[in-house]
Amino acid sequence: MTTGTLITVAPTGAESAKAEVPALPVTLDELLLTAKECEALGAAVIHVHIRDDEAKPTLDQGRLRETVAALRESTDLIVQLSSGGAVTDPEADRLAVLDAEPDMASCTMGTLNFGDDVFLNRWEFIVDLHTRMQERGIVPEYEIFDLGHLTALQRLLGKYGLPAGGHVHVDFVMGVPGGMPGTTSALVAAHQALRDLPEGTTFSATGIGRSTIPVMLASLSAGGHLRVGMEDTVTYAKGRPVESNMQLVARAVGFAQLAQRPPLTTAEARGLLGVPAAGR
Ligand code: KMH
Ligand code: ZN
Repeated sequence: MTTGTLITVAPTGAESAKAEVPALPVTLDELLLTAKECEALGAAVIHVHIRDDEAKPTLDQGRLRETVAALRESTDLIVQLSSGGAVTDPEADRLAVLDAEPDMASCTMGTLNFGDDVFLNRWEFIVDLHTRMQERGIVPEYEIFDLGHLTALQRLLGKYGLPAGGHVHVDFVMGVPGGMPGTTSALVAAHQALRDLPEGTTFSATGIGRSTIPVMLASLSAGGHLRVGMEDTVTYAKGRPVESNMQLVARAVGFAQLAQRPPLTTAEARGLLGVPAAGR
C-alpha cells in the first residue's frame, strides 16, 4: 500500500566546511531555526550532526544532550542523532551518542571507502550499536551505502532480533564515491533486495550531490521516502548553490505532492517508524 511520504532533513553533516558553505547551519540557534522552518514545510525527522565553536564536527556529549533537549522543546520533529559522525571519530564516541537519548540514531551497516577516506563500521561495532539501541528504546535508521549492507542487516536482525519499536527502516545513501551509485537501476536493485528483510520494512533514499533529483524521483515511484538536506547536497542546480535547507525540503515536498504522496505529519511518522509519542 502506498502511503504518504516521510521527509527527513539532514541539515548539516560532517563533511562541508562553514567557510565554503556559509548557509550551513552550525550553531544551535541556526539548527533550531532550520528545524522549525523545515518542520513547517513538511519534514518529520531531523538527522543531526553538530559542530563546535569553530564549526568543526564534534560528538561532545554536553552539546548533543543540549541539542536533543532544544529540538524537543522547539519542535515535534523526530530527533535522529548521527552515530556515524565524521570519518575520524572513534568508535567509543560514536557509541556514546546514544547516551544523549535521541528518539532515533543512525546505524551504518558496513565499512566503505568514503571519497579519499574510509568510513569504518566493523561488524562488532554494528552489533554494539544495534543491541544498545534495543536496550534503550532508541529506534535505528539503518544506513545502506551499498547492496551488501542489506545482507549484513539481514544477518544482524536474524542473530539479534528486531530493533526497538519492532519496525525496520533503512535509508539508501546513494552516490557516495565508494558506495552504490545514485541511479534508478541501483535504487531498484536495493528495493528488490528488501524482499529478504522483514515484511513491512520501509526505506528512504538520499542521493548525494547531483544524484539528489533522480534518486528522489526513483524513490517516490518505488514507494519509498525521502531524505534531503545540506549534509547531502550543497548545489541546488547547475551553478546555483543551495540557499538553505528549507529550499531542499520545499522541493522534496513539491515532488511528494506531485506523486500524490503528501508529507507525513510527525505523528504519522512516529506511527510508521515505531517511535514513541513525543514527551515519553
Ligand atoms: N559523515 C559520514 C562519515 C551517519 O550520519 O550515520 C557518516 C554519516 C552517516 O553521515
Ligand atoms: Zn549523517
